Amino acid sequence: MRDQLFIDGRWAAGNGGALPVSDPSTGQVIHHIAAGSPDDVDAAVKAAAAAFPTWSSTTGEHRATFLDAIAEGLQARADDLARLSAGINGKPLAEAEVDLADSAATFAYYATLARALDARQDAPVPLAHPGFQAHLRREPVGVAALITPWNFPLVTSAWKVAPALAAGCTVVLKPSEFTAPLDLELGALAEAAGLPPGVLNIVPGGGETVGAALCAHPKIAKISFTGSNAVGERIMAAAATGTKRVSLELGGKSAILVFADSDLDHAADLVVSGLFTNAGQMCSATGRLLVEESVYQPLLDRLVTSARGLRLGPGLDPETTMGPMTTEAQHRKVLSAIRRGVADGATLVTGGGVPADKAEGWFVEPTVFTDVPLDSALWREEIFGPVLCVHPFRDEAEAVRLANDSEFGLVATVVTGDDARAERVAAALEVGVAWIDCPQMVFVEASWGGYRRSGIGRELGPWGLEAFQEIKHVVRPKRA
Ligand code: TXE
Repeated sequence: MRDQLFIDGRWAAGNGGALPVSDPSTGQVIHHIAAGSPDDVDAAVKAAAAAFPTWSSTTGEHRATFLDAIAEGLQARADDLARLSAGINGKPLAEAEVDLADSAATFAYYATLARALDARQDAPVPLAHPGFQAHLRREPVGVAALITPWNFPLVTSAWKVAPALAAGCTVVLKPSEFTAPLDLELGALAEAAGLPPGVLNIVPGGGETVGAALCAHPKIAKISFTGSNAVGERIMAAAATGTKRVSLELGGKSAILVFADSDLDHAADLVVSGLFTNAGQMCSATGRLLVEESVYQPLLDRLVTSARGLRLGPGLDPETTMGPMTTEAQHRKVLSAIRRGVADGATLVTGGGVPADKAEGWFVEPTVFTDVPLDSALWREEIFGPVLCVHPFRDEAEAVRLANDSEFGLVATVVTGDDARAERVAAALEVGVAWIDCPQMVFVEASWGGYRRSGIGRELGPWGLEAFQEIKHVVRPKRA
C-alpha cells in the first residue's frame, strides 16, 4: 500500500503524522500512511508552480501522451487497484471494477480532448465590425488544488486530475484521508509514465490541516472540490481571498419517480441500484422514491423483498452485494438519521439498524421508510447511506413538484413506459442529470454536476476541461 506523499516527482515521508487506514468491514485499522502538514502543502504548491511554465506551454498532443499512459497503467493494474478499493472503501469488488474502468476511460477521454485543443487554439471569432479581427486562445488557469472524498476514491480524483493536466494546469491533489492509498497510486502511474516532476503532486491529510492550507495558498489559482456542503461553503469562502476560481460538486437528495405504466419488477431493480449501490454513499443516490398511488403497495412489496435480499459483507467477498459504510463517522451519521426519522414519525418498513450478524465493522441494514413527513430531515437532508424514503403521488404534476421540492438539484430518475412522458418529466426536473430508466449511468463525454446547493460548475465532457481554462480574446485592427 502506498504510504507516502508524492511531491515534485518524489515520494516523501510527510510531516503531518500518521493517518490510519481501516477495513470498514471489520472496523480495524489495517495500515498507517503519512499525512502532510501545511509545510508539505507549501512544498507541493511550489513544485506545481515551478512546473507550470513548462507544462502549460506544451502542446495538447504532448500532454495527451502522458494521459494515455496513465489510462493504460490504470487498465493494466485494474484488478489489484479494484481489490485495494474494495478493501479500504468497502464497496463490492464488481463496483470497484466499474470505478477502475471509469477512471481509465476518463484519462483516455481527456487525452483526446487535449489533442483536439491544438486544432482549436487561436480559433477566429467572427466580428460584425469590418475593421477588426479576433481569435480566442484557451489557456490553463494555473496551479489547481483538487480535493476529493472517500466514496469514489480514484474516480473523483481522475475526474479532476485528467482534465486539469489536459488543460495544461499543474496540480496538488488532496484525497480523502480515509481512502488516500488508492489515490496515491496515481502518483505511481504518473511516475511510470514519466510525467515531469511537479506536474502532479499528492498530499494526503486532514481537511482542516492539509485541505485548508491548500485552499488558502496564494499560488493556487483554482480549487475543484467534491464533498459535503458544509466544507464546500467553507472552500468557497476561502476562495474569495485571492479571487480563486472554484468548482464545487456537493450533496444531493435526489428523487426517483415511478409511474404506474412501468414494468414494476424492472422499476424495483432500478430503485435498488439507484440507492443501494455503494451502500447509498453517493451524492447521486436517489433516496426519495415517488410512486404513483395505484402501484404504491406492489412496488413497495417488491422493494422490501429486494432490500432484504441484499447480501451484506466485505467488499472483497464475491457474494457481497452491499458493503459497509466506509467510515465510522458515516456509520454513526446514518444510524442517527434513521433514529431521528423514527422520532419524527416515519414508519420503518424494513432495516433500520446494524445487522445482527455484523456487529463488527460499519454495516447498516438496507432500510425502507414510508409515511415520511415531508418537512423532516429524513426527507430533506442527505443521508449518504442505504436509506430509502417512499412517498405516493397522484399525477405527473404532483410527482414533478415533489421531486423539485428540495434545496438540492443533482440528479433524478424517471421510470415510465411512456416515452413522451419520460421526456416531458426529464425537462421539468430541476437537476443536472435526468436519467430515464437508467439510474447512476455516468458518461465521461457528458456533463456531471447539479443545480442549486448541489454545486457550482460541471465536471466531465468538454465542461470539465473548460473548468481549468481561461479564455483569452486576442483582437487587432485588420491590415489593409
Ligand atoms: O466530507 P468532507 P465527509 C457528504 C455526505 C457525508 C458528508 C460528510 O453527506 O455524510 O459529506 O462526509 C476535505 N478545507 N459527502 O466528512 O468533510 C476532506 O479532507 C479543505 C458528499 O467525508 O466534505 C476530504 O478530502 N478541505 C460527497 C474532502 O474535503 C477539507 C462526498 C471531503 O470531505 C476541509 C463525500 C477544509 N476545511 C461526502 N474539510 C459527494 N458530493 O459525493 C474537509 N476537507
